[in-house]
Amino acid sequence: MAISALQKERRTYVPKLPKSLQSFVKLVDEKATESIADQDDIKSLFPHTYGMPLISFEEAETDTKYPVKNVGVILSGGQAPGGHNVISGIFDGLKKLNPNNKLYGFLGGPGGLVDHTYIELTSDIVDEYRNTGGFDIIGSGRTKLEETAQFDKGVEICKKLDISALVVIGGDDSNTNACVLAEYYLQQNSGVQVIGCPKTIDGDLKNEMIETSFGFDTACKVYSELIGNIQRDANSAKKYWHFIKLMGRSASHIGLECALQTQPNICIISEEVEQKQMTLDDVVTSISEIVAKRAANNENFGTVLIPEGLIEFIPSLKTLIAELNDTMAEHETYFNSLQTDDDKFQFTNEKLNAESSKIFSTLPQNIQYQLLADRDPHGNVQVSKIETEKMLIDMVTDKLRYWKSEGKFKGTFNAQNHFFGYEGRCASPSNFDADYCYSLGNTAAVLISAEKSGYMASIRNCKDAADNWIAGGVPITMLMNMERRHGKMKPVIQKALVKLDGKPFKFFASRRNEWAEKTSYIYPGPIQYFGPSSVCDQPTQTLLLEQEGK
Ligand code: FBP
Repeated sequence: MAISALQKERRTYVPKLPKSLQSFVKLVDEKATESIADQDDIKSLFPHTYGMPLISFEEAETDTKYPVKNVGVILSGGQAPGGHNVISGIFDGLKKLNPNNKLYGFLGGPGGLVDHTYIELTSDIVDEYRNTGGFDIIGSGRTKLEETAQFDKGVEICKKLDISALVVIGGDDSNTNACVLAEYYLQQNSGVQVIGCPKTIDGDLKNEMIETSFGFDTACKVYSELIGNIQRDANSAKKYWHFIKLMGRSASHIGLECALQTQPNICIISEEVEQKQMTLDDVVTSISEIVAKRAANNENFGTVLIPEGLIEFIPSLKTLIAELNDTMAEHETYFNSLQTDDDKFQFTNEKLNAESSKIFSTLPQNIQYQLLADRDPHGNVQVSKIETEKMLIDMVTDKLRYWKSEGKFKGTFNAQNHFFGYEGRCASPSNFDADYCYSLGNTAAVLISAEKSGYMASIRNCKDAADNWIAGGVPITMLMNMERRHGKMKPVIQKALVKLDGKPFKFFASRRNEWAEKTSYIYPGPIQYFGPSSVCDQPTQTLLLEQEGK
């Protein structure tokens, strides 16, 4: 297979590990844990995996002999840079613990476990994928593991392959399912452990013990490079406003991080829009005011970063989407039998309450239809398919036209739209993600050898050099609370949204007025894989600010 010169060199990169994982490991039990909320409910739903202690790893003097273990690995959900290094980390970690250990990869996501499609991951295969982006080594998928029939099919294949542990590499929903699976297997005494790994470019799977999800670092660096390039173009030609939607289904972590890296004129933070109860018109007005202000300084150009999930955080649109979800679920068969988008619009619009119907009717037609498109397997609107950036351009154009007629706007407004998402999800992992993921994989292997189940691999103290990182395990139940999903209360890992009282947002908020009026762009350039550590190994600004002083 032909590979690029960079890929060739990058294959030889040896990811850095925390000290505790460099030789022999000792597991230290820390304090017992509780779920972040709804303790009684979570405890009764997870009697075998609730309340387990946090685990940290320390260096040990002597080696322990571990029995042979075969392990299965699953990549779940959207791609995130570094997934291949988690797998190579598990592989190397298992071989180090016992050279006879085997690693199997289930194909195409969780569905592979149920359908019994798998390959054995040998060193020849793993070596080809070290330090590369993508999930193509075994593929990924969004099948939800939630039925006991699926779990039983999983045990069947595990017995056949003599697999005694599964590693689920996924986001909040997949790790929730991993915990349900761990609980079920313990309850059934099936002899299959389950360990989770925190993956998602969205950055919304984190808490005190999980400092970041893997892939966030690389994806944000890729988007920031592109935003920087666009800003330089804007500042050179001085004639376009660029509206850039950034992936990250719900939370605005990606938008915020890219703003910290590039200093755009505007970055909308969905969580703030919701907290301030802003309407769509408020958002449009706030953008238009900045455009008008810059125009008054003869700067008819700029950049606007828009989080992918914005539409679900504008309170009135959130209500509208919830009503649409209910109507589409309640009348699923009839709704799906409707032939045209217009029929679907007419049908759902009649079922909405008066306020939602009014809002729905005023949205541009393409947005109406996009809001009626298929939901993902977790019941979420596929926000990556909703063209919020184009909608905002249309609405800002209208407002400025009106203001011009009133003499309130004297400039010109020409806009370009962009959406950055898939561009960053399979990028070659940054050194941070390459090291972090390889460490997560090694950590998962150690947790497995110590017979743990229902834990998520955790690497902390990531602001420091990798040597000082703290590896260990976090009981997944610790991250859970009860939430309404599809009309029922369910135990789920709480999504970590942008904290408006957190240091990254506060830093941004203290600078944004200056960035809006002046042109203070930063041009980060491409990810560097070779060169000074100050350039190559830096974590995200979000992580540095969050961990400041810790
Ligand atoms: P995960 O939560 O599975 O990591 O996926 C995140 C994500 O990249 C979102 O940012 C985006 O909205 C979604 O996946 C897109 O999904 P798809 O790949 O199915 O188009």
